[in-house]
Amino acid sequence: MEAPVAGLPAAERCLVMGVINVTPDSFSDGGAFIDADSAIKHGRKLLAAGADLLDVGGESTRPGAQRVPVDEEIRRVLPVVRELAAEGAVISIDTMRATTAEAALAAGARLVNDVSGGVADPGLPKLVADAAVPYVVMHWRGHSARMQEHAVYTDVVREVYDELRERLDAVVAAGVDPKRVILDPGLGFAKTAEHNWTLIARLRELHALGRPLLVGASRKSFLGRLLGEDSPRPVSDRDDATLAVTALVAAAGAWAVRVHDVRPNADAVRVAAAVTAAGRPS
Ligand code: PMM
Repeated sequence: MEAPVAGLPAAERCLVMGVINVTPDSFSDGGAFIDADSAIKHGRKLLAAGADLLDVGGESTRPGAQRVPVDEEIRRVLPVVRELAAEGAVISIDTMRATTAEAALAAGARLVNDVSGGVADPGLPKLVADAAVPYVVMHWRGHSARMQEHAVYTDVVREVYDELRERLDAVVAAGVDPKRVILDPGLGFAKTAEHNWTLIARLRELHALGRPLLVGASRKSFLGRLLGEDSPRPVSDRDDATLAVTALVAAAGAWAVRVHDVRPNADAVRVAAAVTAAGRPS
């Protein structure tokens, strides 16, 4: 079992992080929860479905996406974070910006999910260090507008490992407590479908980094490409495939999965935990 993350409840199984994208353009659910009320209602549904954490984001990171002004990002996420945190949810703020993270933490968010791993805004690791909150550091090679140009690897697992190690060292040098860091291979971020499959297949190798691992495969285009015939399977029909990835990575010891459709994934992580427990020598 992974070491628990300082500042978050421990669990005997892989945790389920439910996604709330308060954006007009996320690939998976863009536009569905752009107003605060529908995003809050959606968050309540995800909690009722068994989400352990909710990840609230106001900026799409889909390949090719353009940046959103910081004021707009804060305007989108703040009421959602405030309300759901007040109702007792453990809220993660999905942002690359210190200003947005600061506002979200003040509104009750309990962890920061930085897809850039501290690269996009050097002020963010410092803010996280001062706030002493858990920090998701994802593998990233550049902003969404051009990230697929960086999807070039000789050995993707080795290079993601080394680059995550560098980022871990950098955020710790900025003052972040290493016990609060969660690492994420960043499926789909500067990765081809083949890179994503290899990272899933060899996820266990990343445990040598010594930190809990978060995996975000939900509804991503490599699933659509696998299942499509002439064209990729649409986003709306990728949840069963997401579930299969969840079962595999949970069995491989992932600390948490980041998913849109919480209920079946909450079941899958329990199945994986039961199988793992049954396989341990008594
Ligand atoms: N993927 C997306 C957004 N945020 N955060 C982490 N830590 N890991 C991910 O894989 C990740 C993320 C993109 O997916 P979305 O548009 O469905 O939110």
